[in-house]
Amino acid sequence: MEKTLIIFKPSAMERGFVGQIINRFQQKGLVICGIKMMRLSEELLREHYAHLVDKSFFPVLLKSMMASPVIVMCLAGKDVINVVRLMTGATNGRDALPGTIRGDFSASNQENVIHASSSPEDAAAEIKRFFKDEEIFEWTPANLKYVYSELEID
Ligand code: IDP
Ligand code: MG
Repeated sequence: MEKTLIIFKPSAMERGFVGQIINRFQQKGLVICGIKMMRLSEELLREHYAHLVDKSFFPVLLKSMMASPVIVMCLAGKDVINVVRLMTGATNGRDALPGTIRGDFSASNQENVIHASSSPEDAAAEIKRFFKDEEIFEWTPANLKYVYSELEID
């Protein structure tokens, strides 16, 4: 199954929303295949946010992402990259629709509680960036046949 990378940003860690957000993903039927806590280094963040390093807000973003430890998580599911982006909502929490994670937990265009991979190429690179191969678990929960029809499971 497809995989994606989530980061519980310091805004989720400090405000105590990790459990509620994980609950949403599990309720959707997504499978946790890797999870750990870490501190993000400036070097790793410059790679992860390479598309933003020239933006005027980048130093503030860097400081914000290093303000506390974060939790990184790999989720698996059918079309999971798109499903998780839809559940995450727009970048700016003030534009994100109610019912989305950012719509319900964020009021900021920076302090928006989670990162979620935005394309198959990004997801593959990000999972490699944050996890060693042996930290990713390939497993199939017994109830997956009640999450998807047999025609939907590869
Ligand atoms: P995404 O997280 O929705 O994929 P990106 O454009 O990839 O959005 O930006 C990565 C992160 O950089 C955002 O989640 C947010 O924390 C921060 N960011 C993006 N645009 C702005 C901005 O205009 N001001 C402050 N922070 C921003
Ligand atoms: Mg992005």
